[in-house]
This record gives sequence, C-alpha cells and structure tokens, in this order.
Amino acid sequence: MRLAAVDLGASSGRVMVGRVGPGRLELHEVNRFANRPVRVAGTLHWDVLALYAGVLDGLRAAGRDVGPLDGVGIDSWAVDVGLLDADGALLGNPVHYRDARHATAVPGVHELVSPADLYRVNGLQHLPFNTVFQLAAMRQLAGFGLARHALLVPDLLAYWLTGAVGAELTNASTTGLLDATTRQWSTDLVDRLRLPHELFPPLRQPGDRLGELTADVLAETGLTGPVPVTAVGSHDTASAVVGVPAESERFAYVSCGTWSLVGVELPDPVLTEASREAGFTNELGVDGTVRYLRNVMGLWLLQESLRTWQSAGLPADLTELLHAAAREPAFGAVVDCDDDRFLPPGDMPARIAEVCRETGQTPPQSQAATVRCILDSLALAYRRTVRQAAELSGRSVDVVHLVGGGARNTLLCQLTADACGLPVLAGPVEAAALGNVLVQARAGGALSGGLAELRTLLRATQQVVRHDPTPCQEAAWQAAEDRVRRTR
Ligand code: LFR
Repeated sequence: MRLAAVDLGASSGRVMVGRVGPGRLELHEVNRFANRPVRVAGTLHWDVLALYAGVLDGLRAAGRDVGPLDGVGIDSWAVDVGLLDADGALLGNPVHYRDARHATAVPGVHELVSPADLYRVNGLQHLPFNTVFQLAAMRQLAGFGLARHALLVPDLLAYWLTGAVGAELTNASTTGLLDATTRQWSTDLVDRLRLPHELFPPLRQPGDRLGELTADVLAETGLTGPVPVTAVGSHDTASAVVGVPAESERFAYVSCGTWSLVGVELPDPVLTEASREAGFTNELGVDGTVRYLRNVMGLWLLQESLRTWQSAGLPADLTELLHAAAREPAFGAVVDCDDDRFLPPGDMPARIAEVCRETGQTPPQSQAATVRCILDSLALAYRRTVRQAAELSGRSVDVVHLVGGGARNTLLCQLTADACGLPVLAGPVEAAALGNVLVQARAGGALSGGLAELRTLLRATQQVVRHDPTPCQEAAWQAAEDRVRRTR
C-alpha cells in the first residue's frame, strides 16, 4: 500500500509517503513546510490555513512522486482546537497552547471541579493549556455562542479534507473532558463545567475510516479517487508510541521533539493521588493502551536558545554547538526543566541564567555551557520521570526507547543512558509518521496483528542505535538530581 502520513509538529509540518506490506516499511518525505505561529493583537495563533496549504502541497507531491494513494492519515500536537459555527465555518484561528490566555481560566475551572476530582475522571496531568482551560477562556468571548463543534487540529484538517466531523480518541484524551476509564466523553464533567455537549463530536477509534478526500480536494491535488482518510493515533505522541520498536513490555519511551514525552505503556490508567501529585498523565493510546507519561519541556529549551542566539547575530549551528557541549564539564549547572518560566517563547539563555542565579549556581558562561546545561538537565528529567513512571505504575523497565528528532542527538542519547543507568535504543526519528502509516496499513488490510506485530516490522526495517550506560555514573547523577530537587 502507498499511504500518506501528515505529521504536524510545533515548528514544521511534513507529508511522508509510506510503502507498506508484510516485511516492508519504507518512508520518504514529499513535503516539509514551516509551522510559524503568528501573534495577532497580543494572542499567539496557529496559521492553520498555511498548514492546510502545506498538506495539499504534500498530497499533490505524493501523487506526482508515487502515483495513486491508498490512504491518508493525520497526526499533530494535541490540545488546541478550532471552533466551527453551524455552517461549518472556522470561528477564528486556533490559539497556540503557549499563549498566556489559557492559564487565566484555571482558577475558574478549579472552582467548579477540584483538581482531584478532575484527575479521578480524566487522569490528565495539570497543564495550564489543556483544552478544558482553553474552552473556559474562550467562553468569555463574544463569538463563543456561535460555536457548534470544537475540533482538534487533525480533526479540523480531516474535516476540510473529507467534510466529516468527528473526534479521534487519542487526541480527545488530551482535552481533559474524556473519561480515562470509560474512554468516552465525560458528560458529567461537561455538565459541571457548563460547556455545551454539542461541542464534542462523536469519537472515532484509530483505524476507523473517516471518509474520503472530497471532489474539491482531488481536483486541487490532482489525485485520483477514491482516497480514504483513516483515523490514526491523531495525537502525534500516540502515533510515536506505536512507532517505538519495543520487543517486550518492559520499556520506557522518550518521544523527543519540541516536547519530551516520557513514560510507559499500560493496559489501564493509574488514577491515584500519588500519580496526580507527581504530574503523570493517562493519555489514551492505540489498541486500548494507556500512555502513562509526563511532559518534559524537551528540545524547546534548545530550539528557543538557538532562535535567541540567531536573532542576536551569534553563532547558532546546532552540530557545532553540540560538539562543543560534549567537551564541557558535566553538571556545571543544572536546572529543573519543568520550571513554568520556560513555557512561553522568549530569551531562554537569559531565563536559564536567572534560574541558575536563584538556585545559587554560577550561570553557564558560554553558549556551549548553556547547551550542556540544557542536555544534562533534560537527561536528569528523563531519569526522574522514567523511575517515577515505573514506581507509580508497577511496570518494570529494562530499556529506554528514545524516538523522534532527539534520536539524532547522540550526546543527549548517551547522557540519557548514563542518567537512567539503562540502555537507550535511539530511533526511529520519524516514529510518529511510522506509527501513523502502520495504523493505516493495518486498517487497510496490508498488515495484521496487534502492536507487538507492528513493532516486529519496525525492528526488522528501521535503524536503531544502541547507547549503553557508562559504568559507575550513578553517584554523580544522583548528586546532580539532589541539587535540582533542593531547588524545586
Ligand atoms: C507533542 C505534544 C505533546 C502535547 C504537546 C502540546 O508534540 O503533542 O504530547 O502535550 O504537544 O499539544
């Protein structure tokens, strides 16, 4: 089968074509386009029409490069929604999860439903941008009364491609309005939060057929129909976890891109108070699984640092900076990556320096030292989170799979192995697009079996690099962890 995977990340989108069959899984990129958020009147928005144009360009290029397509699947980041009115028109551009507006609605939501009650139902770590807070903030706006459907970004694009309205389950589980146990919309939470039920469209399971590309889209892209559009794990992290080439269930993953999503795969949610306090989320995965994980601030710290240096006219070549960072002494300074101040866009090196000063450490004195501080701090966060995930869930872990763009960063992979004291298997880089294509291929009958069979195909076809932990490092990492812990 020839399948197009649309995979949208926070800084770029891509359309990949997968060729899949028994023993075969090949992926190549046909279009990559920038995803440039735009601040308008003080609010940070996604330019969702530019993304849609990138998708259409990608489908056109796919048709040109590989001929007729057997299907399309879409995944992207989570939580952000577009509102449709009764005519199906989009009421304004989706607001970026890094916009400060969402957090203003948190106290009002917690007055209606306490954090503990919310967690018992939705199992979601508290992030100030979860959809539930976004909708509470939007409720204050004049246009909100016109809204008929709230569509997550992949569902919005699928609506434009097919005309069909729905909510894919794995991404719906990031809204805060889905019951993590029944895997249905929580009518109770929707009522208590005084939101209109009609906003939440029927749920679709990964593998469901959503519809077909409309005649307009076929004409626009030059593709020959019918081309089915299939629900995949439309939350990029859900697709990335499908794309983890694990051999047994005793694995942890780091899905490492702009965010690092660190956790384990479970059959059931963990809804304990201890889990809530530790900030773990129970997002729903493909085939009835639960993605028990925490958001770690991720490569965002590095991306924003590079952006800051570039606009100041300083050298910002990542490869060179990583080589220089490898020569820096370890643990010069370490920070808590989850510090809220790191969430919004801005001057990251200055913020890191500020946190260092506050915690009695000498701030990094060079760009290379800043990069080293970020990587040591990320590896520490991975160590903390992998250990906590195992402890809170009772799942033992003997290997860490690091997938996504971060798998190219060999220094980060080695530091992660050293910090966790476990082997790190790095790759595939395109885990999300691979997970997307695998779920489509199975739905279309080209593959069969469960996640284990899909992962066997990944191991047979994708490149994975092993990083073993350097011996006798535990005490040094523990000392660095104690330093971070004292300052949290
Ligand atoms: C990663 C991701 C995370 C989600 C964050 C915001 O791309 O999807 O899983 O928490 O973006 O949506």
